[in-house]
This record gives sequence, C-alpha cells and structure tokens, in this order.
Amino acid sequence: MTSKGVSHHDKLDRRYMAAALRLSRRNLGLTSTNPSVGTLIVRNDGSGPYIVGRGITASGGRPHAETVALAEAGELARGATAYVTLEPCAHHGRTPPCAEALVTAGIARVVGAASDPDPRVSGKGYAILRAAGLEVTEGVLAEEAACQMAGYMRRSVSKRPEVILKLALSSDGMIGRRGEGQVAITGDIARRQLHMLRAECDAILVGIGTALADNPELTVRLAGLKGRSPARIVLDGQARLPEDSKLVLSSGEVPLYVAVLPGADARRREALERLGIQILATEDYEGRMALPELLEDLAARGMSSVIVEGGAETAKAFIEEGLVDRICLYRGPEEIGEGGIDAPIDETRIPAGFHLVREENYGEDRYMEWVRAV
Ligand code: AOF
Ligand code: ZN
Repeated sequence: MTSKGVSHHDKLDRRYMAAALRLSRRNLGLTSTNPSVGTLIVRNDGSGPYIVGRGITASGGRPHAETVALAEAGELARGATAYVTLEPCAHHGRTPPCAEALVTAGIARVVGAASDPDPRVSGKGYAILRAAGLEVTEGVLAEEAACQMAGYMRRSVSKRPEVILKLALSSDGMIGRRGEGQVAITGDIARRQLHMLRAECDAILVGIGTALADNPELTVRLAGLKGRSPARIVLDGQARLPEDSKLVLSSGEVPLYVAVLPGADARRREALERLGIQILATEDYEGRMALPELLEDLAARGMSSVIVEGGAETAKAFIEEGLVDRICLYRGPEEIGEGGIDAPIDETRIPAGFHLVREENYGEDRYMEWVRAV
C-alpha cells in the first residue's frame, strides 16, 4: 500500500471511531458499573464503506455493544470491519466473550480505541482476535475514548468514581451571593447542557450549605432525558437536611444519599432513614469528612462518576485533596459584585496535570472543560 493509501485508511478509521464514540455517549450514565461502549460494523465491498450494524452497551450494562451490532448486521458481518470504542471482552461473564462473537460472525478486521483495564480482559480480547487470524488495529482515538469512559477507567484503576467539578462563575469570578440562595449566573443553553452532563453521571453531590441555602432538587429536567436523573448525595455531617427539602421530597423518585459523620444526631439520622433515604456512614478525619473513603464507598455501590455541584467549601475540599478529575466551568456575562462568594478555582488556577479538552460558547456563556489522565 502506498503511504497515501495508508493515510486514507487512517482517516476512515478515525472517522468511524469518532462516530462510534458519539453513539456510545448516548448511554453514558446508564451502564455503570460497565462502560458505555459503541460498536459500528462497516462493510466495504467496492462501492465505498457503509454501516451494517450499530450497537451501544445496553442500559444496565448488558448486552454488550458488539452483541447488539452483530445481531443487526447478521450475515453482512462476514468480511466486515468492526469499530469498537473499548477492547472487546475476553471473559465469560453474564454474556459470552465479545471477542469470540466477533470471530464467529466472520469479522475480518477489528479497530479498537481504548484498552480495557479490567484484568479479565486487558490484552486478552485483542489476543483472541489475532489468534483467530483477524487483522487488529489498536489505539485509534484512544485518548478521546479514555476521556469519554473516564468514569469506568477511574473506577477500575483507582476504586473510586471519577469526580467532576462543575462551577458556574459570574464575570467577576463569583459563584453566588451570600445569603441569597440560587443566583442565576448562566443562561438557558448552559442550563440544558448541564442537565445533559448530569444525565451522563451516576451521582450529583453537594454540601449541606448549598442544600440549605438553595433548596435544590438536583434532577434532570429536560424533555428527552426523562428518567435520567442520577442519584443525589448530600455531604451532611450533622444530618441537618430538612425533611421538607426538595431533595427529601423527591427521594421517592430519585435515590438520595446523605453522608453523615459518626457524631451526627441519631434521631435526625433515623428520621431521614425512615423516609427511605440512604445514610452513608463516613469517617471523621480531624473534624472533616474523609472524602477518599466516602468515594470508595460510592464505587463499591457501583458509581463510576460523581458531579460535584457546590458549594465553595465542598469544591475546595475536593480540590485540596487532589480528588478532582475533570473541571467543567461555565462563565456567565454578568457581575455579582457586592456580597459575592469567591469561586474556589477559575481558568487561571487550574491545577497542574489538567489539560483543556473543550471550549465552547453557549449563548452569552463560555464553557471550558479540563481533564487529567486516569
Ligand atoms: C465489551 N463490550 O459493550 C462492554 C464491555 O459483567 P459483564 O459480564 O458485563 O462484564 C463487564 C466487563 O465487560 C467490564 O468490566 C468491561 O471489561 C467489559 N465491558 N465489554 O466487550 C461492551 N460494556
Ligand atoms: Zn463484551
């Protein structure tokens, strides 16, 4: 093949992998503890490539993406190329190994993005394909795939969920006004984008200060994303969350966890428990809640990603302990001025090790997103 041929091949591989990644993004937040994987089966029999099968990891984590795409392709999978955003699995879990399914279906070539850190799979999926004589290209858009599946990657590698810090800043760098509850900082497009981001996570977390001041509901309220609200978590050392707060009142529809310190009032704690709220017993670390242990507990409960939405103290605690993996910053056009609450972090104070992955305008608001590698 000429070098020109190779580069055309590369471009096509990247294009289909990008499409498989866009496809798999749809089920983010629905598949934990499994990642949301995407698969495209593409035939090329002379008249140019065309897609014969599409698959995303199903809600709840199974069936896997490859199974879904192969079922759609049927006999057309024979001789085709499969684009998979994660190395196909090699283990007999609750479903047979996808690597074997690809071989059996007669797939000729597999293009993979991210490698799977799961020790039951890592390297073995690709090895099965190669041993059966399939052509394998690994690592196409690997960074993009790992970034999108960061929750799965972080939980597999560090036994804790990915922590996403969301901040909405006024033009003068404030996140709100003292004693005022919720202050509108960003516009409607940013609000909708945030609800989409919430839907992709397994939990939304706030401190009790924010829960008391804002009385937020922390659900996804967007047409088209109904039923996609993740669990809510309140860091509430003393179990002060009021029984008539919106968080408690909506806990019948969307799970609510309240993380308390060992010294929390037993009666308050029991009152919340009686309302069906799940209490997370945390360790007291010199008067503060031990966040690494809390995160381990959340991972053990199957959560792969948590979005921290405030307030300043809670954000600061996660930043200072080096527990933030992704920063999503919205910068609105208005000033807050007098009585403003300073943001714990901004564009000029992004910790070392993070790199900018997105920068967009949502109406009058600027959106910026930074991640650090898992
Ligand atoms: C794939 N395709 O779509 C996904 C994969 O509990 P199980 O049997 O579903 O296995 C979970 C593991 O499967 C998970 O840790 C990861 O290694 C892999 N996820 N693999 O081939 C998929 N979601
Ligand atoms: Zn599989």
